[in-house]
Amino acid sequence: MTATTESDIPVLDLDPFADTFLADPYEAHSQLREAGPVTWLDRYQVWAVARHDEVSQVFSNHETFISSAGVGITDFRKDKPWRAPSLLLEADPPEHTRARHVVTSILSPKFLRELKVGFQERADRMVEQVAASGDIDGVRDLAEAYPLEVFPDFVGLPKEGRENLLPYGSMVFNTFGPRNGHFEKAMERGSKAAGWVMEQCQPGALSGDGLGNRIHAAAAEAGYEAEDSARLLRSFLSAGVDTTVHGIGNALLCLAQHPDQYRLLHNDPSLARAAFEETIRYESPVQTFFRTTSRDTELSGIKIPEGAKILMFIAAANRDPRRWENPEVFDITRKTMGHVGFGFGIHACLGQMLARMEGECILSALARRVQKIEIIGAPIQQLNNTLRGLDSLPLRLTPS
Ligand code: OVM
Repeated sequence: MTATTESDIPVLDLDPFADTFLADPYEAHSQLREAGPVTWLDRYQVWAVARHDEVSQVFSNHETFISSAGVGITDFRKDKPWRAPSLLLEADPPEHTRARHVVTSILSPKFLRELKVGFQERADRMVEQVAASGDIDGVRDLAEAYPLEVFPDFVGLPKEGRENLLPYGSMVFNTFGPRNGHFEKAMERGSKAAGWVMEQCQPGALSGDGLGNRIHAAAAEAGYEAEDSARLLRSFLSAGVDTTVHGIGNALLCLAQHPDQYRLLHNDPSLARAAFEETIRYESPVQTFFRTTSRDTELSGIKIPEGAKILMFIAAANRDPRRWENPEVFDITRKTMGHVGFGFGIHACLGQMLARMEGECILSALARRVQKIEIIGAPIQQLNNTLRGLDSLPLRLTPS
């Protein structure tokens, strides 16, 4: 039974940042969805939405559900954030709009199309190598190896120090949660990485005409100071690696666990993009984000006061039976449109086209060269306050 307050709002006692929840959130997601359209999480004194309809509404109404007070549990209006707020993620219009224009002008369809050839070649080469070795770790040898090969070059980062990218991303995403063990450990492990990342973000640190220098040029053109230009680039180094690593790792897990789906992909490699998209729905790498109310409001008949934090269970919305037929079935041929794995509205993932490109390249390469993938050891999860993904996935690849 779920308790209710005087105003009939379901009160839940669960801790969405506890290891038991992070390790297997799906039963609790169902509980959250079924308790009501909006619930109150007593432990953290925050509101929560887990149905597709309400999550979409919160994403859509960026004037009432703002981002500038932080999109983690920390309220920037009360507590100082651990780093300068992101000009994109942790900003509202008009500042957000201005920053967003700078970066979207760079990630043009034309720029991405040009990149695709190189991305596909490197995916093909990598899969050819791992397929020849037979038994691999899907996370180390593909899910991490591939984005770490293409993304830093795309940005223009030096060869040295790239090992800092994963710990930095892990730190950023852990710090959206409460000050639990994951938060504290990530801060400890990530501090050196943060120094390296900030150095690379300074104008002049990067080489060539990669994303980094393109951002600096576009930011300068738009009148941004060096410090803010660095902060724009920081967004890509924060959100661009761990997310795609987990997307690819989760895709490998799903495909290995569903041999019928892998067979479909193997028989028709053009399904690679759809398989990646279904993975983002079914095992969403980004599980949660918060918003903060800028005014008293009402959501599906529930009154929410100004200054409240609302937790959006993105992954729960992506399996809401009100929105999806057989949401618990991993089906690479389903219509995935409308999933909120990349968010929705003015803050929707900036890198989603790049992420899809990486996912498609590596999965199509696999589909063409490997006829079967099998799990040959226990997968190890990487628990994170915000991300869902793996640390290790022992796989046997059978070349075709
Ligand atoms: C940023 C940022 C950091 C983490 C995630 C994200 C999902 C953005 O620094 O802008 O978007």
